Amino acid sequence: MKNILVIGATGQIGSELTVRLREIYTGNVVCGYIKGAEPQGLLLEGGPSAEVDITDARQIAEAVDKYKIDTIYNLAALLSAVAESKPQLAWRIGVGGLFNTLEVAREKKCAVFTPSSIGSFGKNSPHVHTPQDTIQRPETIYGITKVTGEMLSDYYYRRFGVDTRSVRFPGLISYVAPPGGGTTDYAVHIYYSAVKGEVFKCPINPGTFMDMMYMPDALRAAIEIMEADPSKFVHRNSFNIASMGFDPEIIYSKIKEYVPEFKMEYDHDPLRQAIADSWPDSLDDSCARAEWGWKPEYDIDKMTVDMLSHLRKKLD
Ligand code: AKB
Repeated sequence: MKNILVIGATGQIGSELTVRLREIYTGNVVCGYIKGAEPQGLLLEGGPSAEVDITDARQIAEAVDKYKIDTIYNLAALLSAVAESKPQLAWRIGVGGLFNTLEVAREKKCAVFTPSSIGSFGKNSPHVHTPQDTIQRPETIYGITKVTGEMLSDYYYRRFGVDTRSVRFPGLISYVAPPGGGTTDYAVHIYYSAVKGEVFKCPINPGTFMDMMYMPDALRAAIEIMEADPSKFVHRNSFNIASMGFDPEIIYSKIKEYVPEFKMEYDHDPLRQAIADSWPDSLDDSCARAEWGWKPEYDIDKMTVDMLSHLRKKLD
């Protein structure tokens, strides 16, 4: 049994992870939300909820005490493109919020999962099969908060013994909650356009490869790493994980196999393109495989079949 607090539970990852955690664990799985992003439907009905703004350490501590929390999933973040228009807020949430979470975890002895991202790498990281341990000098505020978060989480483990763990998520693709303000969002929106019969305007240039992952694999990674036996860990914050990589042309052709009439045009977004150009084409995830048994289940074919069938039902 675990008692879990999910901070940012109504966001892109949280709205699915919270439901999945409640299916697995018999203890409290608390949906932590902020004003203006209140839980609804399954999230609201499936278990307890608490207002937890990550920038307010007192709210985190109160929820941890009230629900006897032993594990915190910290999913609060502004995604890469939107963070560029609000760098101060991105830092307050990504670094200040993580610091609050780690302090509460230190005092109240909680384990903490905080996702990092492919955005933690930069122009001078090796782009193909980016190694687990390599240069990380991102130029986006999102990436800077993610690298800082990785180091801060490792510090709390080494210095205070807080059980911090993390994975570097690729772009996440799902039919449930739409992403907002990311660089990899096009890989979700393209499926919606295909099912709605719209021409897709792609903001990312052909030939721009990025790592991507289907949400069920991402949820499994977040759960499995927190369940893993840490005796084999050489790393903690944060593990490269990977399942597939593609550029807009590859995903477009894949979708056209199932929706032959689908059309895509390019509508260049300079901000997103510059960010995408600085990110890896593909990650080397051999450390995650060796240290806690990471293995993806979805490739681009299996994901496309599943996405299209769920979206057809959802948008019907
Ligand atoms: C984004 O595009 O900002 C995110 C990410 C890869 O971290 N999806």
